[in-house]
Amino acid sequence: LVRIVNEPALLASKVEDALLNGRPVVALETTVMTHGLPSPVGRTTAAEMEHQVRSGGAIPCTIGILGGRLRVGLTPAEMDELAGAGGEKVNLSNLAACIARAGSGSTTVAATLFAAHRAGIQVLATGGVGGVHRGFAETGDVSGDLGALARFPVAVVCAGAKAVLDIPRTLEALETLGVPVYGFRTEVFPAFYRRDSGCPVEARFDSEEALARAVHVHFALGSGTGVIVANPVPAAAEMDGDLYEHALAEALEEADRQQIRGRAVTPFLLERLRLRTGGQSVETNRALLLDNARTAAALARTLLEVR
Ligand code: PSU
Ligand code: MN
Repeated sequence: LVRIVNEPALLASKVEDALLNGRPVVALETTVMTHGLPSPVGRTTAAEMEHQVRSGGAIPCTIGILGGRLRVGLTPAEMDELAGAGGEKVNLSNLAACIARAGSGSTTVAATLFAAHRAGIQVLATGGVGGVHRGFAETGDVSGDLGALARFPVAVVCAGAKAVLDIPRTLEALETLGVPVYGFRTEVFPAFYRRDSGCPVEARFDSEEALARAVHVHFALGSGTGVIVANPVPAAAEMDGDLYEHALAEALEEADRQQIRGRAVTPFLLERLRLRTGGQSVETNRALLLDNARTAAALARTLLEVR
């Protein structure tokens, strides 16, 4: 366990106590709160995710940057502050710059993975991980989440990759990097708003125990990479297939027309989807985030029993 109490990172004592006492901890990212969901749904969903983790018997650790400090374990007041700050979206390429200028910002899965690993946290919950973007051939846009998954041994519970990505190429990249993709009660990789992307996962596990054992074995081998735990959106909250196809196609066309690039792509597309689906995309997003938080808590607990 690495204690990162010194500048520029701060580990909340509540989280440190939990880790030192061998209690299950789940890391939560903050970009989804500030950039992935509209206000105030982002902030309320972040609180609901923490609640789900607690109900599942684990300790939530929401991570973000405030006042030039990487905070591993934000308090509710700090989460309010971050949600109100309209801060930067921070991955591993702009993390140091944000801290150096005493800024505030939300961590993506990449930066959250890094912070979680430094603190000794093995499980992270999010909505969808980043990956290879459509149009990669022209833009070269690949999320820093993939590089981070290749470097930090943390299990990321997600409902697949972000809906706006090139899913087959994202899975190819994960395989290249040696990041296992485990399906929790599914043999197909989910497509965020939908349960089935049409692409297979590496291995399927149907119980929390079997899943935890497989994650444990991966970590015990020590290859050093993270693991994707693909947990499909609950069936009742899945988006209608036609609505999904049409809304997504329109959003992608509009992004292309407006030449949206880089870190701005995902927030732009998510906002277009919200408008086009009459808010259904936000409801589905919220439902899958809560379910991932629940599943991550179960995994964090079960992982401690396996070892
Ligand atoms: N999934 C969502 N909404 C989001 C994200 C994922 O539904 O806002 C965020 C996550 O924080 C993820 C990040 O790590 O987008 C990846 O962004 P990029 O593709 O720019 O690396
Ligand atoms: Mn990108």
